[in-house]
Amino acid sequence: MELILRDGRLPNGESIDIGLDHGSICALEPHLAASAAAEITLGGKLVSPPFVESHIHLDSALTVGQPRWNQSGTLFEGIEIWRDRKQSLTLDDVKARAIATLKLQAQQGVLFVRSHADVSEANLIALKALLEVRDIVKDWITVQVVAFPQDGLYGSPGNLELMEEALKLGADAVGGIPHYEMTREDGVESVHHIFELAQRYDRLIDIHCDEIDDDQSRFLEVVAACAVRSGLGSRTTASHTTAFASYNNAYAFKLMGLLARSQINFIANPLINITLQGRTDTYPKRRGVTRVKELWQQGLNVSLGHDCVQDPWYSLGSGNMLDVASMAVHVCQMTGQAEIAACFDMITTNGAKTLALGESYGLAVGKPANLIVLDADSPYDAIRRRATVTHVFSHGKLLVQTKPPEVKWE
Ligand code: 17E
Ligand code: FE2
Repeated sequence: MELILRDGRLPNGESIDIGLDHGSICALEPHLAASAAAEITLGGKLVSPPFVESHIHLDSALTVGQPRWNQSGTLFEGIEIWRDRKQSLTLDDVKARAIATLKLQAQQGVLFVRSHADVSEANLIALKALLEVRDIVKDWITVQVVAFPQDGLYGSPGNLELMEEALKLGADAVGGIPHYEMTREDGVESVHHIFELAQRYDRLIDIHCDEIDDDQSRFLEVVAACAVRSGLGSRTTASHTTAFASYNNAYAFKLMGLLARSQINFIANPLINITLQGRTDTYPKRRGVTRVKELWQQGLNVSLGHDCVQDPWYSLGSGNMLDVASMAVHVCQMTGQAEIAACFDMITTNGAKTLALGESYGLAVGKPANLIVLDADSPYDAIRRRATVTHVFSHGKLLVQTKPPEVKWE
């Protein structure tokens, strides 16, 4: 054994010793009798599988203020600003910002990332850059790329061809934005087309779906129906779905039955949707985050994403998944003990399920040794204090170490 981590604590509270060898977890027991070349004593600290960032736009990350700041704070002004900024994208520009963002994430315990790449521009620079990045970083962080038609699949002639080209180039998932298409009919048609493409190219699906406060934006039911009919439920994700928070309860109740049948995944991005949505409201002002608690209670798979790090939609963003989980606890009112624990699952195991990582994710003997240690004794403690991730192990190797802040009273 190359390394033993002693006296850690799993998210479920169990004490654990973990043996690492040749990039894999080779032992996992409360008290390991064996010894190893190197040992680290964790003193009861939380050991978790890595954080999963299931939804981020790496192509626009770190562009805030370019060429201007979002004054209205709306999704639509963000799209306009990005349309201007993306005219000057180069491969090097996108790659540098994406890798800087991935490093920010990895040093805070994120080792699995799903990024959207805008495929609305004829040169497909954003997509090509992120596919290159996926390869450049693969030894220390796993990146999935979604071909995302930011301006709509039917927004301009040629967009459909660009989407197909993106899939041929190797995008992992087909994206969409039905609520932004010119008409409701186009939105419905786009969802059908996305499922056809996913089947034809054997890819995952992750659709920006109903990211608007309009209670009549009802593309989620189309996604769920397509998932039922195609059998692609577990390979399908509906991101944002903020309108679900504005639907009347009678419709929401009916929809929930269909969602349960479809077994699709959900991603909420509470940091940004609490700021983007509700902008046309006076008071009472809507929160604009999807029904996370109710989806979770229904047993559906919900994960959480950052969505943005300093871009036209959100000038903040830290790369810290505990910020995301903390915001979900607040906005979704998931303050019960089991609910806070569920929010930790939403940035770890649930995210892994959304990304369809399968057996390669998790803490068990024989799995790749990807794990993090936190300066906390439980998921609750970690979220409450946004605890420092002190150790990040990727494929059995220590990738980053961070010391928690030291407070000294005089
Ligand atoms: N694009 C979009 O349509 N929605 C978002 N939340 C972001 C980009 C960040
Ligand atoms: Fe997004």
